Amino acid sequence: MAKTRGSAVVATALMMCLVVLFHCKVAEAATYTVGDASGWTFNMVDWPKGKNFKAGDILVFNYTPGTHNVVVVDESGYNGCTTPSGAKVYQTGKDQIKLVKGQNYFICNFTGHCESGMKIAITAT
Ligand SMILES: *[C@@H]1O[C@H](CO)[C@@H](O)[C@H](O)[C@H]1NC(C)=O
Ligand SMILES: [Cu+2]
Repeated sequence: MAKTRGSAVVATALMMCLVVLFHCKVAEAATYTVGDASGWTFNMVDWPKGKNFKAGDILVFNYTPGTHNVVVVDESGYNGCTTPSGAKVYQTGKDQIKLVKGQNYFICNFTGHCESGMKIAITAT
C-alpha cells in the first residue's frame, strides 16, 4: 500500500516536471515580423542585428503576394543572390518560417530584389 502510494507520488512529481518543461519550451519560442511595420521589403540586411534568435522561433514575412517571395537559400545563395536548385519557395504574402539551429538564409529571388538588400541572414542558437 505504502509502496503504491510512493510510486504515485513519484509519477505525479515527474508529470509536474514534464508540464513545467513543456511550458517553458513553448514560452521560449518567439515570433518576429520581418521588417517590423515595413514588412518584407528592400534593405533588410540589418534588420536581424541586435536580436537574439533561437531555434524554433518563427519569422513572419508580410508582403503583397506576386510582388515578392521568400526563398530559403544557403550561404552562397545569400552572398551571391542565387537560388540553389530545389530551394523552398514561399509566396503567400504572410509566410511563417521556423528557424533551425545555426545559420538561416532568406532572399527574395525576384530579379534584382536580393541585390537591393531583400535578404536576411540569421543565426539561431
Ligand atoms: C526563384 O526560385 C524559383 C525556385 O527555385 C525558380 O523557379 C525561379 O526561376 C527563381 N526566380 C528567379 C528570378 O531567379
Ligand atoms: Cu522582392
